[in-house]
Amino acid sequence: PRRIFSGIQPTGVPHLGNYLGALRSWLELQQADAAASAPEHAAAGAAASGPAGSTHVFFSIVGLHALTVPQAGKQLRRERRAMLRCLLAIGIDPARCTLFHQEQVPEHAELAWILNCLTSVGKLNRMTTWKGKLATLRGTDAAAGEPEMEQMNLGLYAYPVLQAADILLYRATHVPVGEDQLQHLELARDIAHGFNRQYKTSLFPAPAHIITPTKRVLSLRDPAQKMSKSAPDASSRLLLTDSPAEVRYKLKRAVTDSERELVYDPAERPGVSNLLLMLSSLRGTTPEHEVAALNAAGGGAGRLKEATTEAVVEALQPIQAALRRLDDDPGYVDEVERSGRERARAEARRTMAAVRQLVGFG
Ligand code: AQP
Repeated sequence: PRRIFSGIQPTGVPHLGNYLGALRSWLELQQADAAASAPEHAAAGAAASGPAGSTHVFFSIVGLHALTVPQAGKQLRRERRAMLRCLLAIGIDPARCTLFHQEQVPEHAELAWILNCLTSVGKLNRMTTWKGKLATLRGTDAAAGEPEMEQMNLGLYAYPVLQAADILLYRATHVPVGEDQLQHLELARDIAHGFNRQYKTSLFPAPAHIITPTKRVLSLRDPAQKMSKSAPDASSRLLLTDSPAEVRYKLKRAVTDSERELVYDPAERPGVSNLLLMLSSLRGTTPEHEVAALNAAGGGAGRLKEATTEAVVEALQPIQAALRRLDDDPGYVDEVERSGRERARAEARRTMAAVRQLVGFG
């Protein structure tokens, strides 16, 4: 049976990049028969992998990862809860998946330590994501030179190993990720293989990626960077909670170009292509289809921005309505947290019992 794991950091309201690059595919994945993860099974202690042919889906809000950049405790507490509400509002259904907060399952940190001890510094040096993140935080260009490693915290450096632990703890066979995370999944496979070899076991399956159709949504202000929750300029991203006026304002200011004819060419015209990608992803069409329609209507970035605004506002409307309904039902959100924690812990304990045995702690 397939076991799917994916996570998102509680570092702010999800943006359109998170939504199109990851969260929308979560919705499709949970449609797979996930009966095995229904709460009553967990309560009976039988949530392992379900009947043959079923899929067990784990979605995690990964608080430990959020600590890799400076966080105020009060704010993080708010963001964790806000992220859970956003996931519920987009349609993640806790009856169809195990939805939980990573840091409420201490086995993540324990397995990460064991995997740290099997991972070379050389491998982590080859990961490019922390370089980009350091550059984003400092507002410098990632390509401008190696950021100084000296000042980087060890957590940011090693977070790909924690990610591997997140995946392996649930013995995931499939991981939906954006293109920016492929390198980390490769590392997770490497680590799984290394562990299995060292301890002469087949405990960890090699996780395969499920690549999402919308690969990379770019910053509205600097199309050389991806859209990111932590970029200093708030107008670089469209949030799931943005009002129609905010969406219109941000898209009006989006960096494009002044050529009349629209062309989908991510290398030469990244700003225009980014909007075309968003527009077509939201409408379920292709960028080429949207280009043809817009050019037939006279072309130009202004027209493209108008169409994109309309599509974004329309997509956000039901999500924001669901968020308002959740505001009225905090007890439901509490219950989702509680049951997710229990179900995830039951799975994590099972894996860790095997790991402890193998490494000699059993
Ligand atoms: N711009 C993007 N385009 C497509 N997919 C994206 N993802 C993130 N940004 C884009 C995908 O969203 C999922 C969750 O990401 P995350 O919150 O765990 O961390 P991240 O990748 O570091 O995302 P952010 O928005 O840039 O957050 P911060 O700024 O806090 O680091 C992942 O599957 C990711 O691929």
